[in-house]
Amino acid sequence: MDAGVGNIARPKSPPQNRFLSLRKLLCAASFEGMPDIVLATINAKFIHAAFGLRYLYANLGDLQSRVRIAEFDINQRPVDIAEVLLAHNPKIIGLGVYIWNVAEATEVVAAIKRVRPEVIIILGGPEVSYETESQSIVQLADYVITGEADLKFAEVCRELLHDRAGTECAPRPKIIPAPLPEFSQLKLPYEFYDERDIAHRIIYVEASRGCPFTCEFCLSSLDVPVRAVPIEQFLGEMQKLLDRGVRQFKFVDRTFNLNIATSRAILEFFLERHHPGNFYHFEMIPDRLPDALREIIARFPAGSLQFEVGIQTFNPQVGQLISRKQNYDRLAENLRFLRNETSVHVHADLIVGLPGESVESFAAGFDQLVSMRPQEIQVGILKRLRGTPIIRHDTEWQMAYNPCPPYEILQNKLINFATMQKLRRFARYWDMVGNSGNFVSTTPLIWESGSSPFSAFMRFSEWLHAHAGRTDGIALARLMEWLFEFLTTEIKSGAHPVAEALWTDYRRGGRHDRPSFLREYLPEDETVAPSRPMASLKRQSRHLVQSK
Ligand code: B12
Ligand code: SF4
Repeated sequence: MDAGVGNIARPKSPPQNRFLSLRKLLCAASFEGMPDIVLATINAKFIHAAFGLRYLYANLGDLQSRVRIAEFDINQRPVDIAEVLLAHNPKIIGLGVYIWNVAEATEVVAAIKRVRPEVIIILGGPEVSYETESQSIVQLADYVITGEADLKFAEVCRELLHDRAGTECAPRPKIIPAPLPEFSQLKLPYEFYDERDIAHRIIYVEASRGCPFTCEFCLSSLDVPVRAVPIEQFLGEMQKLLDRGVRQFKFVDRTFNLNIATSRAILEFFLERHHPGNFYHFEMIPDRLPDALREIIARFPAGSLQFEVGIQTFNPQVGQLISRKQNYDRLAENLRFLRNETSVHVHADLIVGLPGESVESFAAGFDQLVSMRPQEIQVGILKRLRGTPIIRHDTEWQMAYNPCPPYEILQNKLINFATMQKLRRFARYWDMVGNSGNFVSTTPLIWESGSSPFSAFMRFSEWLHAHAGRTDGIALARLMEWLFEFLTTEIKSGAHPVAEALWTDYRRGGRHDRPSFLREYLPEDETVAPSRPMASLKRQSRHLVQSK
């Protein structure tokens, strides 16, 4: 992105109309032409561009020239964010609130209301679209527009600016629901990704909104009906992005493979225009992959397609409890197809802590998924998202969630707190070892002796925790050493095969300096590997060399 109005910790961007560095902004603060409205959010990381904000901006109509976008990330201090926002001297601040930023956003709003209480603050976004009555950020703000506010934001701002101009309107409620817009009413926002967004950030795109499924843990289960962007219009916008140099497209559609004709048209569009280095990410349901899609998916070159496949549970009773129907035979067959007959990078999701899911049943699901060989398995900890119907199980399954975001499950009837903590560590270490692509050859050695992947990795996870005492900030070289120690002393694998697997993994990313602890086990004349540094290789590319 552009460093964004508010990204004061970021490298300076060329001055542009909507985006200014803090220094320039503070200098400019006393000049004319300050925006009446600042539209802001705090992204999870700098690399994530705020797509929703761009939709709001695109649909401002005649107000657009009076609005600036300001993007921040959660590593910035709330008081600094407040300073940048106020330096615009706006009449209205619109703030996008999500699960990842609600704590920081609350501090920003609190600071602004202390310093400049007359600035009108309008909140929006999924985190404040439900259970508004219990949220302190809502109490601090002036208005909340719930739901998809693409059109409603402009309407409310117009009324408020009109009020300020001296014409009083009828008093409006604090909580303002936005009617669901149809895409035919909306301007698409892609031109508002600027050159810096294109060069440095993830470009999100959307061919549809809504999901017809009813998984009770998921906010999208409330987003019905499904609405699609007219395909010609959508592909026209994708062409413009390709022409501007976008190479990576991340689709946020809840279920990409819902309408097969549309999915196929989109895949065909990108395949026809494919250049090496292009990359497309889609979220999909695993049990729906008819031949019409299979045929085209198989034609995508290695490293170009990534599917995020939500499985969540392999336990049909749990699936039933959370209203998620899944055909497990078809799911298995589709994953087999993806791994054996395509080059798709498969990122499959499982959830720990669902009602009715014991450790044993989760373990069986994990083992089953490992046998299907997706490149990545995301072990997610259940979260109680505001507005989701999962709360209907709270009493029966004794669901205890953390009251602070991201509201993760702490314990339930089947999994006590201590065990849940073990599973949380398992998830974290699995991400560092199993998913990172740094240990593609070494990871299977952990369960080589024939035990279940889940129990073997759990043993490693607890051993590593006892040695490292932490689940973050572990350097790659140190982690390698620990893996070596665990495999040779605990599992009693031979030092030479373990060293070879680690060395293969290490060199895969382009490194060739031999870690000292491996030297005595490696042949002297080991040839030097390619010189590309590990850091330049993406996680997905490291998995590419995994044998099919
Ligand atoms: C991209 C994305 C991310 C990115 C972050 C993006 C960023 N900017 O920083 C990443 C990958 C990091 C991420 C992570 C997570 N995410 Co996420 N993510 C999404 C995703 C796929 C797309 C968001 C998007 O662009 N949508 C399209 C735009 C058009 O919609 P929108 O953003 O909702 O904006 C509309 C409205 O919300 C509103 N609006 C937005 N801003 C504003 C501002 C104002 C002033 C107003 C009035 C209105 C308004 O109007 C917009 C236009 O209609 C959504 C699912 C989805 N398809 O929406 C989930 C989603 C937002 N994520 C969700 C969740 C739960 C998570 C995780 C907790 C998942 C996890 N790992 O377990 C993590 C949290 C990470 C953390 N650090 O804590 C939930 C949201 C829950 C919540 N209450 O916020 C969603 C909805 C998924 C779901 N179905 O459950 N996520
Ligand atoms: S988990 Fe996936 S399929 Fe289920 S409601 Fe959410 S987006 Fe839809």
